[in-house]
Amino acid sequence: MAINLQKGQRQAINAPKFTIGLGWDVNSSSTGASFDLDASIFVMGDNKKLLSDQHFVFYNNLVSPDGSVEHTGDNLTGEGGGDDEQVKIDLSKIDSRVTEICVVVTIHDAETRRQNFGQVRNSYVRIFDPVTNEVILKYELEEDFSIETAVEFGRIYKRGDEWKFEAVGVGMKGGLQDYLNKYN
Ligand SMILES: [Ca+2]
Ligand SMILES: [Ca+2]
Repeated sequence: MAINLQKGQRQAINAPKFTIGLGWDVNSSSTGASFDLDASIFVMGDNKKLLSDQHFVFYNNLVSPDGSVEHTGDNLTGEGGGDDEQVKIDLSKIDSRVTEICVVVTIHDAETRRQNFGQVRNSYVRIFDPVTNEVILKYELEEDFSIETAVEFGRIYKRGDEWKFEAVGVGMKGGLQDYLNKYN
């Protein structure tokens, strides 16, 4: 049975292979412009820095060098229920230096289009078994954002031999470049 997490809660992931599903709904009519949210993954070592530039996995770099993290592609509208973007993880392939995988969602061109997470509804992150489709955990973000244009939905981190997920749900006014500055 799926475990529904609240902000700040943590849960072990006892599966080497899983998929991260991210969903959201947006109201493009409120701004007039199209509204594109993007999931990005930062694959990091102990020092909380990217192992390399190629360990920043996003719509223009879909696979990490070790093949353990694979973004399945850019969704441009967020229309419909279910996952809007997905990232496949295979921990059996992951570089042994990796201790953290950070999952961030940003709004493409937010500043120009004057968009923010206050206009985003029904956002969640879930982790499921891609073979059985069994949901291992799910975190539905509280709708308490206003001016934020980037949100860390969650992180997957290693403690000893165990990998855990933490429901982070922390937003900021910024974009991918701000995360790159922080994690590079
Ligand atoms: Ca997108
Ligand atoms: Ca959607």
